[in-house]
Amino acid sequence: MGHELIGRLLGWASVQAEGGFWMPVQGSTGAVVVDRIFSLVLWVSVFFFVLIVSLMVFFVVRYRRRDARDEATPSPRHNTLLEVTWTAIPIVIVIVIFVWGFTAFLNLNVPPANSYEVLVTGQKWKWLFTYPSGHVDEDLHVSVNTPVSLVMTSEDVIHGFYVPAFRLKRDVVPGRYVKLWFRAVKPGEYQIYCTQYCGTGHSDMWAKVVVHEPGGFERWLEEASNFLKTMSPAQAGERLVRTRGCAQCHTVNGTAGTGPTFLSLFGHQVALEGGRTAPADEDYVRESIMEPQAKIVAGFQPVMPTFKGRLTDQEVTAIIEYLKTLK
Ligand code: HEC
Ligand SMILES: [Cu+2]
Repeated sequence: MGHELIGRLLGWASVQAEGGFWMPVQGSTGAVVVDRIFSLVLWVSVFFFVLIVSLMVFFVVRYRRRDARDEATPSPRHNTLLEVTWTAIPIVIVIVIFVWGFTAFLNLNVPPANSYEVLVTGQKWKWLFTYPSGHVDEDLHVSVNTPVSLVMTSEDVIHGFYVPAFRLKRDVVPGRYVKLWFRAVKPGEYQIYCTQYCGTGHSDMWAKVVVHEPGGFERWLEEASNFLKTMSPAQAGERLVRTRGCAQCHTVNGTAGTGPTFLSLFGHQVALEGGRTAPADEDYVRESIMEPQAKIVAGFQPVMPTFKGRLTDQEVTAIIEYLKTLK
């Protein structure tokens, strides 16, 4: 018990299945390595802090100026043994930290050849995960004990992909791909955050990693990939609006967000920037999704990203059918 507690405080207990006071759960193999290096750096710093500050305080008191001693005490100018020691020991320590840290960093960046690849896209203000089947989801689903590599990019601004339980963090930039990988060790759900201030909805930009039992992931993917076939178009449209990030900017309750509300949009006249109006029919909605800058709604900023090439015709039709139900 005492042993385990000390191990936990030092961060050395091999897997903190439940997470400790200082650290979140270690949900991946990489988390264990990162925590060990972190504790090494931490405890080396604590050791030297205590050593140096105690010596300093001691010397300040011991050699303070006193009435009886108003001239500097003669002291040696050199002590070769001491100087070599306090140079050599820190050098060895920083070399150990560098080699260990750098190897771990390289391992984190080079996915194993047999890893399962998921495409991660940051978009204001939602993470999107694209699976090899073409299915796009709002959460990252994976199998336990399977190496998963993430090919990550951004649709608009800089976002920061962060899974504390996996000690995994990387910024994504538009026009560029970065890779990370992990192997989850325990089924369950883990939080994903965005760590770059990317605009109004930044603090809502979170998602989950869902780690499935063996076999569960394949069943989930099969079912999730078929929703266009198994749901009615309006239901599928509702799901798309939620999972593709439209809901981050568009409400369905009548209040305007970053974008206009979807409530009672379909079939009405929309006032556009520049004083014109346009009827909100199927073509208008389609154009708004594929070429958002073509017609700007009066009173709003032209900040909607294009979904051209990212939503299929069938998906756009489903969204249109859903908007028709919002009266
Ligand atoms: C980053 C915020 C953002 C996201 C994400 C977003 N939109 Fe928009 N959208 C806007 C803004 C702002 C406008 C108004 C300005 C304009 O017309 O471009 C708008 C306008 C629209 C319009 C026209 C609305 C009207 O009242 O005439 C439609 C339809 C629309 N968006 C659909 C969607 C759909 C469907 C999605 C998801 C696939 C989506 N938007 C994602 C911000 C967003
Ligand atoms: Cu973000």
